[in-house]
Amino acid sequence: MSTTVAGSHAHSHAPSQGIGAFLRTYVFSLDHKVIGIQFLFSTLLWFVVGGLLALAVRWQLAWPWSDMPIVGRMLFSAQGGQISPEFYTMLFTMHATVMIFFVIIPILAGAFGNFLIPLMIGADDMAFPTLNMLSYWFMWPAFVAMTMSFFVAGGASAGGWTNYPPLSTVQSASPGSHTGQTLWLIGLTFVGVSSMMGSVNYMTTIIQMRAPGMTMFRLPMTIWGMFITAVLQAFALPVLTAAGFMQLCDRLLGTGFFIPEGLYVNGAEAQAGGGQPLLWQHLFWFYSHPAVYIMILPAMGIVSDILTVFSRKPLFGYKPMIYSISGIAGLGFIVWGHHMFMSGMNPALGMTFMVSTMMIALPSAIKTFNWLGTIWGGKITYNTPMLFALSFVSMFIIGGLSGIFMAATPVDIFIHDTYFIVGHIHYVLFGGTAFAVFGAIYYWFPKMFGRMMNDSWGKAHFFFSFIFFNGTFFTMHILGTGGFPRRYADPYHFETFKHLQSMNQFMTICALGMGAAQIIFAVNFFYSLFFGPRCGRNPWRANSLEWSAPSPPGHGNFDSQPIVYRGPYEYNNPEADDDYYPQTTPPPATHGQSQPAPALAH
Ligand code: HEM
Ligand SMILES: [Cu+2]
Repeated sequence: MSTTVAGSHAHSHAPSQGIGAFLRTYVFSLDHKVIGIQFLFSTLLWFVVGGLLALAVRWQLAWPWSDMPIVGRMLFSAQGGQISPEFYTMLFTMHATVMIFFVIIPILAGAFGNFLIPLMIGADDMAFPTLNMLSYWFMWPAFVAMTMSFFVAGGASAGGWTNYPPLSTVQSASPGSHTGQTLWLIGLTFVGVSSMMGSVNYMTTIIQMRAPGMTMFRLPMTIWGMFITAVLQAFALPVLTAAGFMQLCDRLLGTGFFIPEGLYVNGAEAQAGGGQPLLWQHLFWFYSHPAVYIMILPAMGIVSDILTVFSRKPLFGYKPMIYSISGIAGLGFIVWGHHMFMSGMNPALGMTFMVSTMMIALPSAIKTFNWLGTIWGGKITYNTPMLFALSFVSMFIIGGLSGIFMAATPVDIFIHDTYFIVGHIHYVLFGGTAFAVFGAIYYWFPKMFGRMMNDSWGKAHFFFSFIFFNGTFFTMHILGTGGFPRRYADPYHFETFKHLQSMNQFMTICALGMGAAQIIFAVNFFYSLFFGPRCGRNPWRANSLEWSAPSPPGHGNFDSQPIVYRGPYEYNNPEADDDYYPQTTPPPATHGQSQPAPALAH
């Protein structure tokens, strides 16, 4: 696709530029801003794909085995326009896979991490620009592998996003465990390599490239979130990548890491033996529990920044915020067993996982308390980024509280693998992270593209998303406590769940409404890209460094080397003439005099 664009565009350039220059500027660019925007567009595109997959899941749960309007005839004409049970398992597997690995993780680290880290620390680019470019292009083999998997015999992976063996490894166990599963593993390996390249780069950049005066404790929370996330990724990802590789060996080379001896599935004996299915669960969750924080810590940083700007107050408890993110990250490595309470583990071990999981509530509560402290008594502007940030806080509280229920082993025995879990995931990941991402898009769009997005349409997008989100997902807790299972194509097959169908229909209607609300966002986004009012450098009157650069910043970001005099949260500081005090404004005592050299980063 890129070549056609390049081809048609090349005419308008001077001959000295040509296709090569176009490719270097917009396609294989080394500029962190271009790479960030490439990640943004790719992930938003996958957001649409993941969303459509989810709507198909919801269609089946509301009106099982009924013809899907319009698309049903195109996709499943063989079954007369209906979803088959096999296709249903693929739908939810691929929905989660796409949303987690192609949307949430790369939009936070890839899009916002890339765009913001150099700008917010006062650097002209990342420490390793080529590595940075590669981290984007390593996503493409993954994109291609996952897309292809839908079209191979047996279809895409169908073992759930967690892909537990033997379901995922023994080919007779599920239709998607043929080539589809192999492609899934290959895709995941590429995503892993891409993220590792990113995380090394982020850590090095944040440690090495800060502007003079930008000490670690003057970094905005967004950067702290990205930094701790990069550390988490560096420690956790190799485990998943290795585990994925081992599963690939089980499938292709006949090893038996995850397959026990003498296992028969659907009348066929599994090829190799001597392995342990539980080993996969340990390795997978050793990555994937920290990964849930990879999916929320940057969002927590982003929200902290948006809340301060639109409350015109300093962040309440800056250092406790940093310690609590670090605490969450540290604890995140010792709690993975809470996903395995039902695997028959020793109750003493279960108890330690239960207690350590509950301890995560402490730093989480500190953060929530500090956000409330930040907006308390502030001069709040309720614009679109702020509304999304405020809803992040409230939705995260609901998702955190449901987490504590599940952390209690005796409770989890009843709600494990029910819709309660699905409710929890979506409160933290959609109401939490995805809402923060929307806030971030509205907030940094002016810096990325030099134009403002429309606030009234933004609010419409927010209100419809918020209402329909809660309509869709709060209900899941009620279903879950009623025992309604997740990952079943037709739960109404069981008499006890029949009465829950009308509730599911209500949820599906809300989900369709939520999908429709995103059209408002898409129109606003693309319209503003070309016709939004132009903005100056600092439309929100914010303190952090990116706002002192032009909108959009040119190559190299800043007009001159920025020098940092204070932290990013000095709002309504009596020393400043205005209600904000940019990090680069020299203190008044030194006006006109020769300035003392600022403390160098330590
Ligand atoms: C106070 C904080 C939290 C606690 C105590 C907590 C606890 C738990 C527990 C015990 C489970 C396993 C439930 C089961 O399968 O039976 C779980 C599942 C899950 N949590 Fe959390 N959680 C918390 C925060 C988060 C956050 C912040 C995220 C993501 C941003 C998250 C994402 C998930 C996901 C994706 C699953 C389901 C995985 C699956 O089985 O597919 N959680 N959580
Ligand atoms: Cu977990």
